Amino acid sequence: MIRRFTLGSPICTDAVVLEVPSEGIEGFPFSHRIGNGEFVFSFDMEKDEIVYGLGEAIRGINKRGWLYRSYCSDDPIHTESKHALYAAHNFLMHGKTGIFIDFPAEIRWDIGYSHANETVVTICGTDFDIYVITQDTPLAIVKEFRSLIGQSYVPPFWAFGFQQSRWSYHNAEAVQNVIRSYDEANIPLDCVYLDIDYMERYKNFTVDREAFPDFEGLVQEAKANNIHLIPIIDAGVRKEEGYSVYEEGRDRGYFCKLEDGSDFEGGVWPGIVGFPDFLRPEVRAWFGEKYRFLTDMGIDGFWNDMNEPAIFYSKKGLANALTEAQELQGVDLDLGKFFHLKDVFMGLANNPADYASMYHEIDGKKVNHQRVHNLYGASMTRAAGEFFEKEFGKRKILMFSRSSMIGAHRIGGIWFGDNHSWWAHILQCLKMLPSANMCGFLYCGADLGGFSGDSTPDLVLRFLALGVFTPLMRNHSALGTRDQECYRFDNTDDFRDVILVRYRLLPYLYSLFVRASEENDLLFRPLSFDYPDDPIARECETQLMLGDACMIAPVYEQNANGRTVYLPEDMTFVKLSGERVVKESLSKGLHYVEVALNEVPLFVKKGKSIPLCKPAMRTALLDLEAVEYLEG
Ligand code: MIG
Repeated sequence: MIRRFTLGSPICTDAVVLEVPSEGIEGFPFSHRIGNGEFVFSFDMEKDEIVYGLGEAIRGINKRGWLYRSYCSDDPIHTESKHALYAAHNFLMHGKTGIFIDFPAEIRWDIGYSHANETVVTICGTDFDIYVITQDTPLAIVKEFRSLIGQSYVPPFWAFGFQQSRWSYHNAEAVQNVIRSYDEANIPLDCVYLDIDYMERYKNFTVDREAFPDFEGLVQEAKANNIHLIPIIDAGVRKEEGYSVYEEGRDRGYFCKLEDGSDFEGGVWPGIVGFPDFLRPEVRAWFGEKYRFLTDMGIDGFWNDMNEPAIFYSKKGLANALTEAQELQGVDLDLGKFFHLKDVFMGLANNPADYASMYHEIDGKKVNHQRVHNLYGASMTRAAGEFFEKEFGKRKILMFSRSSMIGAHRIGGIWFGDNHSWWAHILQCLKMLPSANMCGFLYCGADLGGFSGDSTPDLVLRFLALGVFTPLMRNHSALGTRDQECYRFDNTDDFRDVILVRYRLLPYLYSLFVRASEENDLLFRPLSFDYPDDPIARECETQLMLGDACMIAPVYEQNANGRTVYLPEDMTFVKLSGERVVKESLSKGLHYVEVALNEVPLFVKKGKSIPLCKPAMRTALLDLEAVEYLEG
């Protein structure tokens, strides 16, 4: 059962696809109060009750014991002490109750942080819808919630192939070299990414013709080899006279504004940019149409970045900071003044004052950015997605975004942003998968091998062994870090063994994915969904159920030859490596299982079986009919 409660006049987010009549706020079943322009509600939790939800967020599958913040943030250091990542996925559930807050500004979630058995939710505004779902099981709550928000995006089949990225493959030769190196190493590959350096001065919808003189030729050559090139698009549009995208945006008044009606100007990679007001349908149509520049050249996949939006500095913020610095010129700085000055400069990026100085236009009215902050990235996704669907139909174009809000799950996927080459981030990715699925984001994954920092071959391999199961399977790393393509290390064979497993599993994974989208189901479930009465399964956050036949349990520690795994029932332990399959029957309970670096561990339930095809170097070359069955 779904009930809808409304306060004020909510800004339309298009997150929901079902019409649910509103009951106003009077009957809202949680204790609540309004004050200081905020709405605060709370509920008690049983001592051992699990609280699920919040999608892409730090910490555990069970969200208890921390403060979370729905406020899309470009924060590249994903440690436990943070509160917000790039997304705002405002769905939470406990017991028989699911709660979805349809609201585009900040929300704070104190989930047993201040008081162990109490959740306090602060909505920073007084215009919103809250949907309250009642069902008997967590899965039933999720399914009903997902029917409320509509079917999840399904990418083309090739987007399930292995993908290689790096910031940046600077020129055509670098791209060709990646493809050639994978081919020479006999490691399957379907996509190579173009990060910001393919553009001319970081201008969206341009190509740097010095670095990529025959871009069209490069795309076609790759395509003939069944490789898709996937360029990045950033939210900001570089301010440059003579650059048509900028001039059109400016002349038509399509950029976000300051209070006085002039364009808000922020600094990001391209230098000073205008931020398209993606919340306006005509701006979405305009920006979406721009992708044609690349689709006309044969491009059929994109990733949208920097759309929280990330702002390194605003013109005004930088000017103020420089004035402060000038005033301190020649002054004997005490520690206080020194740290203050440092903070002024450190605080330039993603500064709340800048966001608060930005305005959108909604139905002809000026709306402050802070009131709709979390809708920005989702609206950029929508700009692109609406164009792709109109132009090419469904399942043709790969698209995923860094920032997201529920609703965007219908038009694109997400990646989990700038993680680190840390062992802890294997588990962090694992924990986000079921939570993101609950919120409708099925096509997702983390930067395998880790984005920031230097990786090691064993970390990349263990990360990949989880990535074998994530819909987006992409190795990506930051500028200046150690190269981590699969052919960079001595033990190339190990990498081939792991990635071949992905291709063998593709018929299974893709059909599971399509079904999960059609049936509003999860791809990944916490063990507690399936074994609610098993105390060990309930607490397990290092393993996941996958579909109705399997359980996954990646190795996530360095120098480990395996791991301890908990089997909530008798299962068949399978080690997949290249085309080799080693099976062992294991009984319910705790086991230490050995897993070599070139092996992918998988647990298949008794009586279940999954199809495996022969591997191939590309998804397009797979024979999807010739499958053998892996019996549990
Ligand atoms: O400020 O385009 O998350 O994947 O490689 C960094 C460069 C901008 C952030 C993305 C990352 C990408 C990088 N971008």
